[in-house]
Amino acid sequence: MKIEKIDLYFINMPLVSPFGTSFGVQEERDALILAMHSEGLVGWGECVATNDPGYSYETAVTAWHILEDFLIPSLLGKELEKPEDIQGLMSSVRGHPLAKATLDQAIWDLFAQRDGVSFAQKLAEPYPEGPKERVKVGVSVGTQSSVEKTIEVIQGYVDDGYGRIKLKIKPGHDKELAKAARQNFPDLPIMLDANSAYRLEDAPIFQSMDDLNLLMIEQPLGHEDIYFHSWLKPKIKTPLCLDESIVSSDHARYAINMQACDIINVKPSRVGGWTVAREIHDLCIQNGIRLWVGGMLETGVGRAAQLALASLPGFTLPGDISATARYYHDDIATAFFLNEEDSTITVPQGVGLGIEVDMDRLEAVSSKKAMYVQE
Ligand code: OSB
Ligand code: MG
Repeated sequence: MKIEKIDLYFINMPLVSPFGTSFGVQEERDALILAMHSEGLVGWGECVATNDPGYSYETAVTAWHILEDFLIPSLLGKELEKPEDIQGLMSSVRGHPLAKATLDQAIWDLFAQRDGVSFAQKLAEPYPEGPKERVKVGVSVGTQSSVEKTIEVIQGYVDDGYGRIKLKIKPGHDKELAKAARQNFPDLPIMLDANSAYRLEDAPIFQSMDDLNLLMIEQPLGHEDIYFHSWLKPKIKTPLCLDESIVSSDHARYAINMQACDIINVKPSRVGGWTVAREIHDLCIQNGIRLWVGGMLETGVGRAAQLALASLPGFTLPGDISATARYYHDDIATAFFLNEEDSTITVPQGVGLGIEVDMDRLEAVSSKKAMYVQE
């Protein structure tokens, strides 16, 4: 397929409720939406880089710059035989995985459409069992003003039908919170996400939570660290999951070889797209590392592609892929709903991403728009 034309939108959408983490509180979300044109088809991508460089060094503004000035010019007019080919064409840019993943998502969508299959089916081609039809999901609960308030928020999501809860923690807001959550919800799968807020010296805090039967603790130590996670892991009983530290398949290899984790949260955006996410999936299956798909408060455009990834056989733990209502009142694409009886979301079955982008809504939330064609 030849990449003929690309449209880029800079969007901003208010979140249903503020999302607090160890690095700040987010009330609205900047993002980029990309439309890639080829053979009369349109492939969609979402760039999850946002307002500030808290989780990743990339922001929506840096991603726009890298896309406009480097990645898009190196792709326009190029002929690709398969979606994987885009990785080589983007290799002259170091880093910036969130910018790269935007294009990677769009090219996978285009090839799936060309072949008349869903994004999930296209991605699952190497696996005889094919993609799952529904994927297990949970909800990520941001930091709240008090423990009581957190318990209330958890209760709300449990009432909605969510079967797995993730709590954001930070120093001073950890043990007491986890204990209260466990007391109030004795049988609920509960996990914690520290977003890199601790140091190895804090091991006793995690040891004190050993008896809470937590599903896992996600990224307790530095965002670039793998080494000290390998020291922390044998000191604690709770399974250790890495998020921020795994930015490529090589990093997954480092973590596996150093025995730094039991579980990896795979965000396709963080690793530069779906091709690399699938490589990490295969590597982890071979090495007994459990997997789930993480989230970045995606709109429906990104969520459809998250669901497709989560449909691969190795993703056995519930993902951070919640229903649209948990994020946005009025999304730019088809809404997703929770199947309450088993805390799953149905993977779109239509061709490509299997969603409808609401162009009026997209224009309405865009502050900037650009169109790129080969000169
Ligand atoms: O660390 O997993 C994270 C959201 C933004 C940035 C980082 C993270 C998150 C979440 C939300 O936990 C997951 C979701 O999209 O529901
Ligand atoms: Mg995380």
